[in-house]
Amino acid sequence: MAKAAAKSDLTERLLSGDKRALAKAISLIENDDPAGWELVREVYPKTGKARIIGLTGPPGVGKSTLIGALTKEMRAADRDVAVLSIDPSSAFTKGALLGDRIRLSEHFLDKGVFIRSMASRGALGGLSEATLQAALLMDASGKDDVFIETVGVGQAEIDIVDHGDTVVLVLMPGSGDSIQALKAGVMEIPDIIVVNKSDHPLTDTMVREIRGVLSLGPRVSWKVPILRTEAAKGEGVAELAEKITEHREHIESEGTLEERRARNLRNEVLELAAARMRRRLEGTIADDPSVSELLDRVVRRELDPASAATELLERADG
Ligand SMILES: Nc1nc2c(ncn2[C@@H]2O[C@H](COP(=O)(O)OP(=O)(O)OP(=O)(O)O)[C@@H](O)[C@H]2O)c(=O)[nH]1
Ligand SMILES: [Mg+2]
Repeated sequence: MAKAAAKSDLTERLLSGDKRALAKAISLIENDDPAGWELVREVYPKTGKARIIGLTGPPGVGKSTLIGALTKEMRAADRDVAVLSIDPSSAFTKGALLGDRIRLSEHFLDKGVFIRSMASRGALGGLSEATLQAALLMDASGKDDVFIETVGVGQAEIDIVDHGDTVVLVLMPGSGDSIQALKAGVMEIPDIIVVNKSDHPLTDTMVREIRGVLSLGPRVSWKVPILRTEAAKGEGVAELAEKITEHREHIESEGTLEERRARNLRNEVLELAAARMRRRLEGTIADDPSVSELLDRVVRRELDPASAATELLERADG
């Protein structure tokens, strides 16, 4: 009874936009506490209003600085902002978080801004699920814009930003690996590309290269803009904020926002189910000595992997 009351109190406070309640709720998710999942279940019908904006790109290109500058723009337009930084490289977590604290420091005392970092460990279904749950909580707490920052040039981080309504790829002169990843199709084409640190002499070359890669892609109704910014000075940031709004309006009017969200949510359900299934299978392996025996038979080449998988699934079902 007392516990139920405490829970609904947290829900109420979260829905009313209380920052501490939001922080507490995200910690529950991060610690894989069932109360966190329960909370998301309760507030889910109230979500879907915020703009979810993913920013991704190689380390050190200026993503956090850019988000800090964008936050300033959004606050000037009287929008409430949440920032979620995902840090998959836990080894560097401390330094990166400290850096972000400095870069976003001017917003820490602002009631309309909520900033949170998340490390990659724990959480059912892994980081990308925890990220989505946290974004849902931010959305439910009444934020107008939710920025999700992920580091990288590869696949995993794109999975995360996939949850975004608008995906911004941030590069800087010299981010050649990302161009290669785009060219090779390893990385999905983002909605907006930013070349930050545009005071660098190689900026024009970089923009040309990106344009070249984009021209190879299919022609679609949204032409991916390539913007130049100098986040540290706030230059080009207003234009970026404008493009984000434009993109949002575009996908809303084309109906692709609904499509995109439907696709993301379907994937989400499948990923969660798959993660739970995997846990269950691993549990079977741990609990049932005959399953380890089954795996040993594969190692001894008495049983092929596919047949063993069939048997394993049968046992987990039974
Ligand atoms: N010269 C220059 N430096 C910048 C600019 N924007 C950011 N920086 C600097 O680049 C460094 C990295 O900036 P961050 O915003 O932390 O970059 P990040 O992409 O968030 O970095 P990670 O999260 O560690 O991947 C900082 O020292 C910034 O001050 C810019 O436009 N020009
Ligand atoms: Mg950062």
